[in-house]
Amino acid sequence: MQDQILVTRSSMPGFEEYIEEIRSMWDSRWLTNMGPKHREFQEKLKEYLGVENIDLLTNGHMALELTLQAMNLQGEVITTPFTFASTTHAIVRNGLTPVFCDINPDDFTMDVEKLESLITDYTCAILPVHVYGNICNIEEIERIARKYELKVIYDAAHTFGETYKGRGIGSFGDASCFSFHATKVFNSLEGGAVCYRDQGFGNAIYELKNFGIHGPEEVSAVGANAKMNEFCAAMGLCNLRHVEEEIGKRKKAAERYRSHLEGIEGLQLNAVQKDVKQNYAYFPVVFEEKAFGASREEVFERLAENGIGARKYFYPLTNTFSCFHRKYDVRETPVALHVSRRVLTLPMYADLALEDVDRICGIILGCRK
Ligand code: T4K
Repeated sequence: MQDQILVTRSSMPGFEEYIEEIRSMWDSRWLTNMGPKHREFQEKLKEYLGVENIDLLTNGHMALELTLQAMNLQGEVITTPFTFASTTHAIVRNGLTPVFCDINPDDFTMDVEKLESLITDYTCAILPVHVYGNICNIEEIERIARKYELKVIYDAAHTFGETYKGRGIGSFGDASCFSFHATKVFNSLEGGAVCYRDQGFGNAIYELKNFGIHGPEEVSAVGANAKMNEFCAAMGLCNLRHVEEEIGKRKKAAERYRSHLEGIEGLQLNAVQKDVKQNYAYFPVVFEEKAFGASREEVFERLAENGIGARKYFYPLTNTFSCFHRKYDVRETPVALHVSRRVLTLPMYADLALEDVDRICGIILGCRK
């Protein structure tokens, strides 16, 4: 049991394991720019994720941003506002216009029933989010994308290690972008990757993450610096050895939460999706105040008073951010608005003690008036 429990806690390998992994760098002095750890990590990830093509980047955000740039897109990108700032920012920072599709109330992913009506002559891509590790309606998204010849880029930041119908989740769409941030199911300190279909795209990403350098004497694109360094790759290599075990521990914590909270009136737990191998990235709960007897804010405050840092992922919606100066109309995404005002993600990480889950649930249920 811990005094203070935060929403998550980074998974780390044993200290000696990491030291052993980085030891060779003291001889080679090769610290970044696609070195041996980078190459090894990339190969091991390809195998683990079940994808044909992958490239490593500094973080999940740069994976999204450079993916959009590499596709040379112009116009509108259909996405959802129930996500982390990164998804929408990647679109806007590429000079593209986000068009917000609502989410469905069951798993909080893009509502495909509303998707087609948002397509215009300017639409160039769809950027859905597998939010909380919940898989979007892939079949329908890909059918619509094919019909209108649109690119599909999945924000797969939350879906490390998941499969859908036995296929690695990164193998869907034109590209899928993962985050290996410290707060994720799997981390390389900071890090990210893009899995992709087309080799030409792969060449473009590889150059864009290195300033757009094409050869010793040619710079053919205005790229960024988004190369994963060797220390991050080494952490990734270590954490990858333990990730299945870590996911197994998360599963136990999720089951313990469910044993307390499932079936309680006014609480909506995360959907358990068919054909999906889950990674238990987050444990979101939607609080319907009247039915439950306490609001999300009351539960949040009570947990905080007890040293428990639940988070309001994802509130506020990205289409309400002040940086967008009221450019978008939040009334167009009413389900997302409803959920974002009521959701709380509870602490979830591999080392979370089951007794702590019991205590957290006790506090939550004790909030009812
Ligand atoms: N797309 C989606 C859908 C995403 O959710 C994200 C990132 C991205 C794209 C972009 O991927 P990256 O560029 O980040 O790779 C956190 C993360 O920074 C962010 O990666 C994540 N989504 C987002 C949902 O959560 P904050 O601002 O809430 O993090 P912070 O610093 O408050 O940390 C949360 C908790 O994690 C802390 O209370 C304790 C724990 N923690 C934190 C850090 C930094 C650790 O245990 N170790 C640590 O090193 O954004």
